Amino acid sequence: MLNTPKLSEAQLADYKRDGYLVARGAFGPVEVADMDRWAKELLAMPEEPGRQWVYWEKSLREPDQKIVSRIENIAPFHDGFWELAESLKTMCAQLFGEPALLFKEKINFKMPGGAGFAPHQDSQAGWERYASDFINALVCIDEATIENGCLQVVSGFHDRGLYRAWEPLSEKEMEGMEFVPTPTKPGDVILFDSYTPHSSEPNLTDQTRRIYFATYNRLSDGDQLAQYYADKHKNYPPDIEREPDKEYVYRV
Ligand SMILES: O=C(O)CCC(=O)C(=O)O
Repeated sequence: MLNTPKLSEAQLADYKRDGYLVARGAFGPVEVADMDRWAKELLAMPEEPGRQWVYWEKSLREPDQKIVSRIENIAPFHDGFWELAESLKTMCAQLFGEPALLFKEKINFKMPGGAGFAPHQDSQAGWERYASDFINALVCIDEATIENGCLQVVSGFHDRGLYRAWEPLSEKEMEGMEFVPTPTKPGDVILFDSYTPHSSEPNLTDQTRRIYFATYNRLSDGDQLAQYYADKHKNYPPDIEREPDKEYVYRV
């Protein structure tokens, strides 16, 4: 049974001011050991159409090798991650001031040779079509360091709205932004607004860096998960469900 972390008044104020907050040790060592096991179980599950979505990438360390980049749409196929997605709702509800609904979730595996993420706002991936406001909850499973590509976050730019849909941030848009590397230990949680600019570097170390990400919208914006996944599946399906001659381009 997972703990249900709750935010203090100071953390709520941090989020409002900065567009993100870091909840150190939100989950303890026993829960982290469970998450480590669950992530291994997930990775070992066969890839089948209609199940969890597995995306692969070419390793930057061994270009002949393909590695799992991320697995999305997890909770319906794994009770542990279902419970984790439920447990994170409480903190998001505190931030929204109303109940939170799950919008999407994934694990970024960032295996040795796994790519980084160009500076972007998550809402740039067409999210404004579904709801006005989202919160991302990141749960650190493996220690995330500067060397293995921890999250880098910009403070105080979350209330400037969307820069451009379907494009990462340009050099000009990033003027004045400071991307601050934010290392995390297993069990730490970062909550960040979908307009908060962030990025990360590749993992060129020899250790995997797994982070679970769950995204929530307000109850008053309705349950958008099924529509989001249906649209995404049309445009960017998991590798196993792709048409062989079609080109699929990751945009944001
Ligand atoms: O996993 C990471 O390093 C960052 C992920 C990220 O920025 C994203 O998925 O939008």
